Amino acid sequence: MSQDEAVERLAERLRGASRVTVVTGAGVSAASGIPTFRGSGGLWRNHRPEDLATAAAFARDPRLVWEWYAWRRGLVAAAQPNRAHEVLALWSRRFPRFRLITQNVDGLHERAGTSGVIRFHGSLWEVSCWGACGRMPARWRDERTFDRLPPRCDACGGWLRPGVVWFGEPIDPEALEASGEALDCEICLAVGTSAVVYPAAGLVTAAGARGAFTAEINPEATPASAAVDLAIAGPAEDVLDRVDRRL
Ligand code: BV8
Ligand code: ZN
Repeated sequence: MSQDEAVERLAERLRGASRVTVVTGAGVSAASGIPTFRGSGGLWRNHRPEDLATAAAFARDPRLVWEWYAWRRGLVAAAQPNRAHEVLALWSRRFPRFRLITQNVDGLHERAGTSGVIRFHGSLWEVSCWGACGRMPARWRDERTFDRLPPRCDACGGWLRPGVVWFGEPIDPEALEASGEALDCEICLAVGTSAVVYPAAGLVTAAGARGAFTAEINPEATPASAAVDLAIAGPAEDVLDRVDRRL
């Protein structure tokens, strides 16, 4: 099937749909200049993301881990949402029951105007008290450029940690519940994710098991490509734009 035919097949499905759920990964932010995890540029100072995004790494060297998050906050603050984010923001207003579950912590979907984003892995722009002193909310927004790293909790003076879900940590129960509801959909689309990190990697096939038509948009094949009903090989900013023009 040519890419054009695949784009038309997805547009055809979307034209009559109302309950549409999209799951996104780092690939949707690639065109905004944000390095993906596994693509070239994923390594930071020769550290693999999996080695920095853990509580153990933070306990070992909180300054190093914060330098990585501060670098990412700087990159994202200087970046702009791209056409992929824009089309999904349009769709969040087009489809009566649209849900967006993102693994991305960059906040670019929200900046593009998508409301009700389910932040499956948290946010770069939120922090929490490492010591869980209980005198601050569980997680709160803090967009400051910190003058010293690690930043400190105003209540107990302990370290702050990034408000993200690290490897080995559970998904936030609210995000899990909202995602579970979102999987009851007519169409579930995975965009820009390598489908390697769980439980996020199991979402699109779980929607398929509940009867949804499933599709994937990714320039490369992933472990999910053979499991979905339609795999469209191409960059999200281009393919989503072409699908949207046919709606
Ligand atoms: C947990 C936040 C348990 C932090 C992240 C089952 C099997 C095997 C392993 C496990 C399993 N279940 C759990 C595990 C362990 C682990 C895991 O999955 N490990 C992997 C490495 C095998 N999972 C966990 O630890 C999870 N927690 O299981 O807890 C538990 C339960 C109860 C009580 C206690 C504990 C938590 C996982 C969350 C970790 N946090 N992020 C931060 O960002 O700093 S994960 C992080 O990596 C991202 O959020 C994302 O999820 C993942 C990266 O994946 P992608 O976003 O897909 O990006 P990637 O670079 O890999 O791929 C980019 C893709 O885009 C590519 O395919 C490329 O081709 C494509 N692309 C490129 N350009 C474009 C494009 N696509 C479209 N357009 C383009 N232009
Ligand atoms: Zn505290």
